[in-house]
Amino acid sequence: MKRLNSQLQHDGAPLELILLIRTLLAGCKEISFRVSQGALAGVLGSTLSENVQGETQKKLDVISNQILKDTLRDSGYVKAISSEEEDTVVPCNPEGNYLVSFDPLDGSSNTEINSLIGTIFSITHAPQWMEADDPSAFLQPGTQMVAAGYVLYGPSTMLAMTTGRGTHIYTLDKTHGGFLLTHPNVKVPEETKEFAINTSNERHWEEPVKNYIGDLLAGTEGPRGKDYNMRWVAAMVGDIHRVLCRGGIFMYPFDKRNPSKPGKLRLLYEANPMAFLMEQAGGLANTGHGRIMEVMPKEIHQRVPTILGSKEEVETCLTYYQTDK
Ligand code: AFP
Repeated sequence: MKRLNSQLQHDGAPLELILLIRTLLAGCKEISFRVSQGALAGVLGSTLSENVQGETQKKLDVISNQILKDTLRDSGYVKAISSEEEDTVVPCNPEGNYLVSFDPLDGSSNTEINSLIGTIFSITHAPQWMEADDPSAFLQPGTQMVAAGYVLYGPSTMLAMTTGRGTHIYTLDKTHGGFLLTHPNVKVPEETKEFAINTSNERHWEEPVKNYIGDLLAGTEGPRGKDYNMRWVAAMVGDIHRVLCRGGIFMYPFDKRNPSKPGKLRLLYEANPMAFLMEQAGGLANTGHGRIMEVMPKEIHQRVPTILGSKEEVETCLTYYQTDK
């Protein structure tokens, strides 16, 4: 089976980017080990602190963030990082050529129940003009990403990654510590009968979403003429992995509860990297009002509504926004 290095070379990734990705993944392998130790290593449960977004941090959020921060800072390739768990950007090497954004442990509430969690990341070039501690350098649309992916800590530790030449999925071979290419060039089926949305939020949704999900729930008797199934992992990384593997639509839409938070998911750490993976696998990624990867970020922790998945299903969903039917 092909190794990660050869696939990255085959896809034309520059050497420095390959070295950076390998460094980042070394950190993820350490997270994978810590996660697998669970209660034995005393890493489960919450800390007494909150992140900048007011969310209680799990011990594994803090540990994973520290591992990635230390690994990337020491690498020399990175000018600055932005993390879901950091208040502002973390300056690294002023001469570094890349910026890295990450959610160190997506779905961390799943740690308590030994369910799916993962690390999500994206990489862009560092603009030459920027100072290493300047957050504005991160305010680039997703179209500027040179690589993005996630590492899923599940029954197997898996990596999904793109450098803009298709989406490839690798499995960590723990016997020698390398990621092996197990699912080359994945293609998301264009049609689906599976959706993922937290329906407990229905009363807070806008009309297009209520109407669309209503039609899916109506099944064979409704306008869609087929029965749909629903799945919800409560970790975007798990839901998106399922969609990449067998199709589906994943939504975390705009929510009327708090207009200052248009959706729950973060643009830089969650929506953009997943959008890049999805588009490279033939799927779509939209806010309901435009392509996610074209959203111009205004601040590093910005949230955005997300609709990702099978091409035809996402297109159908978007017609509800156009006509507000
Ligand atoms: P946590 O990392 O705080 O567990 O949040 C995970 C997440 O941001 C995303 O991965 C999930 O899709 C979403 O939240 C789940 O949110 P619900 O609380 O609505 O299930």
